[in-house]
Amino acid sequence: MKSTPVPWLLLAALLTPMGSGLEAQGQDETCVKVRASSIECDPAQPGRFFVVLEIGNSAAYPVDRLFLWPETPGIVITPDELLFAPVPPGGVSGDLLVTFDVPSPAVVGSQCLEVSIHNSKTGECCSRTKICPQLRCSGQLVRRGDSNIDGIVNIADAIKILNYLFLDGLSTSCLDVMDADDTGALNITDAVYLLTFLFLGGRPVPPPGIRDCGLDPTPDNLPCQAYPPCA
Ligand SMILES: [Ca+2]
Ligand SMILES: [Ca+2]
Repeated sequence: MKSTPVPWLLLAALLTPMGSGLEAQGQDETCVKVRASSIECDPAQPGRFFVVLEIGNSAAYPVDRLFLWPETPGIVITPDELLFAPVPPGGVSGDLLVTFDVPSPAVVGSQCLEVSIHNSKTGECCSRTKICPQLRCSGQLVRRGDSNIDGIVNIADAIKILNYLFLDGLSTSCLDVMDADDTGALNITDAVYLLTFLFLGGRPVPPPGIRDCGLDPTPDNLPCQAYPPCA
């Protein structure tokens, strides 16, 4: 039987790359370079971060508008649309301040957002640029209650608190972990709170708790220079 050339044409068509031309339309991934020049916690509101963005315009046209979309549901970026002084091709913007509100300490960390830049007058735009700032407070990861900094919480930690409070000459690299009841102050109630939790079924130790390494989500004046078990 004589074969027809049609299957070969179909095969050739299937093997021909098709994606690049379509993806290029309006999806220039190099049109903007974004970096977070600073990230700070809001000491009055856990879960709120102030992020200063800076953009480099690699597009062939001036841009003056930025859109931001968080990848993680529940994260709110304010504003998610910024208008700013036009940045010419090759130029760099000034500082662009946005606020991130994360719904719980569990999502604190690297959070990605998609960025697009626009020329609000001509409508030219490009997108698909992504940035993943590290949303962390400046501070140590700790286990609350681990007062003697050995990585586990037990009666020795309550004793450490009492020794710190009532005996001279004891030092620590992390006062914050002694604040077992998270009042922001150290006193005998921290030892009592810890003992009650450990032996009498008392209320749990506040976040980050005794097992998981995490940041103290409530601001206070208890320093923590180092906490090696979570380093
Ligand atoms: Ca301990
Ligand atoms: Ca306390």
